[in-house]
Amino acid sequence: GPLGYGDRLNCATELLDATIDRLGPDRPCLRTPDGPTWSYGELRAHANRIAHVLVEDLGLVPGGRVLLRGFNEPWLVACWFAVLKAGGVAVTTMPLLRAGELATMAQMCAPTVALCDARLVEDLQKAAIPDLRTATFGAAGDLGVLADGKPESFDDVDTAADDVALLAFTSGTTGRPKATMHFHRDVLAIADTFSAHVLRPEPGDVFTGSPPIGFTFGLGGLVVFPMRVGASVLLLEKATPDLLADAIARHGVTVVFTAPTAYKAILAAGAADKLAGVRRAVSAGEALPEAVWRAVHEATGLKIIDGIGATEMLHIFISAADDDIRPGSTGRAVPGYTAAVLDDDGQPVPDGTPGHLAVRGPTGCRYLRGDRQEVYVRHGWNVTGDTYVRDADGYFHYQARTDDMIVSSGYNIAGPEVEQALLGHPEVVDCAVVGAPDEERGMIVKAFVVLNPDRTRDVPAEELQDFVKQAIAPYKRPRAVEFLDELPRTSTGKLQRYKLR
Ligand code: 3UK
Repeated sequence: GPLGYGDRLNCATELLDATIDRLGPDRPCLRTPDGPTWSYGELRAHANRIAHVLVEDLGLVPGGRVLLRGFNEPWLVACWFAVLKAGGVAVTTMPLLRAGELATMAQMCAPTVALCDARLVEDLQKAAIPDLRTATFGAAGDLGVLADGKPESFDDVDTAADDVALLAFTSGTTGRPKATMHFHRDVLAIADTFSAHVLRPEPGDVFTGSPPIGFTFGLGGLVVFPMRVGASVLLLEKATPDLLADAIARHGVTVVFTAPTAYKAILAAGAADKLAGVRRAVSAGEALPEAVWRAVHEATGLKIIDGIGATEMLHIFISAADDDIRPGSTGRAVPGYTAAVLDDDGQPVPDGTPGHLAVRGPTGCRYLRGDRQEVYVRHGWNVTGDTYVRDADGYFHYQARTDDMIVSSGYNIAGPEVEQALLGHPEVVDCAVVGAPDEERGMIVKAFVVLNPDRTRDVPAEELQDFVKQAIAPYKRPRAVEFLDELPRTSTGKLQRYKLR
């Protein structure tokens, strides 16, 4: 293919063994804030022993599905590599999921084995997944004992480049999760497109971030991208914005992956100076408001890399590097991908006109089953469900999730544009704009606003409405304003608009 991969390919061999062949086994690989550092050689030895356990004790056969459940910490990464080395399919899940959600996922993908953090095993047991063989890792787990007696080398299974390597579940803000399939070559493709061309990490970089490894944003940013180049990773089990900022400052972090809400919170806490040593900061999951980009840039000189990705696409496909960044725009198609804005019939709309974001490239949407593939893959494109505008320079500007466009008195209004305007107000820390039903106008623009808790004066709703009217067309101003202490979000940092509606 265009990225130069052969027909046979095991992504674990490429990320771990090939990196060791190039740079040696002694480079630092994984660490936690207080634990020991594992070198690349140590990670490989752990992964190889676990691969033996999977095959010899847990009955894993190539193509078998292994449910992985844990916090972001080195054992979870070792287990992920072990599954792929043994030719299994890694079913990554989020640590906060409960028994009911795990049971639903298991029904969809029928795992035969689970590797689970001992602290999280209770909900897995409650899920009562039929014929599942479970080993637990961590201090109280049995996996360490099983692995201790195994050799530290393992012959990685010779998988095809397009054998399924992982099943990732969408973190949709509504509805049941959908399982997406990704091949061994896809795992390398995200490193060789977004990471190689936009992020451009070096072996000396220290990565950290907040997304769970069970979310493909985190899997790419905290496992695949650093290991493709031999960099090291600081894994945080808990990564609230204040813990994240502290860890960045304390451990010499140079590459950060997190969501816009964390950058907002770090700014609101006056902690932006903790980002001073960072070379690359990636933002994804939601649109990055221009005001947040500018405030971080002013405080630190750092240019946040916004990028839109999706579970269906595995990782980021529109973004921009360094001098190509235009604040307020997501960027251009990542080299290797093509992107367009289409009308309802799949025809490109003229530049400057809003339409459906469509993308194609080395990765793409393959739902596991019964998940309405035809809604995402249309006219030969992956249609992400986002409304975007492309400008004459090929830069893509986010408008809203297509379902979130607000139609008020015949005007089409994108909530995020109003949010951007509100965030320009010095006392607004966070906000969400949705459509609220209205007899006269069909819908009205309604803003939910979180004010700076340390403000020294009252900020009435009228002041915010006037402020928006000065910044954008007056018909877009919020006709209703409600103040909240915080906004409802998913564990991946996405706003839950349906809760506000
Ligand atoms: C939205 C963005 C504006 C957009 C993801 C990076 O978020 C990820 O995957 P999900 O499946 O959600 C996909 C949807 O999220 N979105 C993501 N990034 C941006 N909107 N600007 C952005 N920068 O609606 C998209 O369709 O949870 C992000 C890497 C891997 C991922 N899985």
